[in-house]
Amino acid sequence: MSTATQPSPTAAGSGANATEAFRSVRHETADVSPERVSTVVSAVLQGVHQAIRDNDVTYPEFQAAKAWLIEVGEGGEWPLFLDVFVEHVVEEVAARTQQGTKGSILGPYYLPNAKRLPSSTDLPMRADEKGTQLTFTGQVRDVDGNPVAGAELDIWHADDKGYYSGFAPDIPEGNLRGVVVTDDQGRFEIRTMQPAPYQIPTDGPTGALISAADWHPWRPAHLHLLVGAPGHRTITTQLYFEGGEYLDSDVAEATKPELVLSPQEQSDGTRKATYDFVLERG
Ligand code: MBD
Ligand code: FE
Repeated sequence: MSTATQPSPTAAGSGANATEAFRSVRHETADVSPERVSTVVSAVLQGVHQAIRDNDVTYPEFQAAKAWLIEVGEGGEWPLFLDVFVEHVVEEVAARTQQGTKGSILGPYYLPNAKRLPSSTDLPMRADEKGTQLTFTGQVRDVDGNPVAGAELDIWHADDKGYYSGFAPDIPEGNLRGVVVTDDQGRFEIRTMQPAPYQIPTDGPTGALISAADWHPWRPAHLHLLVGAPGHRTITTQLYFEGGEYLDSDVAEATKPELVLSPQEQSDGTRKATYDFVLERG
């Protein structure tokens, strides 16, 4: 491998980029009443207070926590930390009132305005993109089983080393990202490269916490998707790979059994996976 000459993505680089990316997306934000702020923030603080009592947390530990929190902010790692350790529970609550394909977390590496692509397409990739070719096909339907023509699959994923374009040096802008539009039968066929598992950057504060706690920093290999169409609720989800490493120990706890692809090995060494999405009206 020629990694010696290639700068590795640093936590500082990807963390700061994730903060910038978060600010660039018009996320729906809540207009929160004082009662709601008081209720939820009190509950969060009570949880912290109780953890301190239950574990006899000391002054040195309190100051270490304060120093670490400052570093998370300075390193721009709040999107990374929150999406890895908290978002899955927000998604769990949202899922209580959702029909159709199961959702999963958005994560910190979504970028808006990816290239629009036809229903049968290659994802943008480097001429020498490494990895195993993956053809990902399927259909988008509504809850009554009708195909949804012109649905948009906004797809993004890591490369064969687990790095995302926009969050690592030397990967072209828009690499392995695209908005694929389904055909008149709601179908799509996306040719891409199988992603590798993702490792939380070990050189930043989130990585430092993970190693201080002796946890592992890995997410199983995954595809990210936003699937939507006019008149339908947009689904935020991820798809995983049967037999993949870390499927049962995702550091972000974002896997679901319904979201695991079963890729079939083809005679030419490429892999083929199929998944159908179901959108509820809304
Ligand atoms: C990822 O690639 C990811 O999907 C999540 C949720 C958190 C960190 C990195
Ligand atoms: Fe991811």
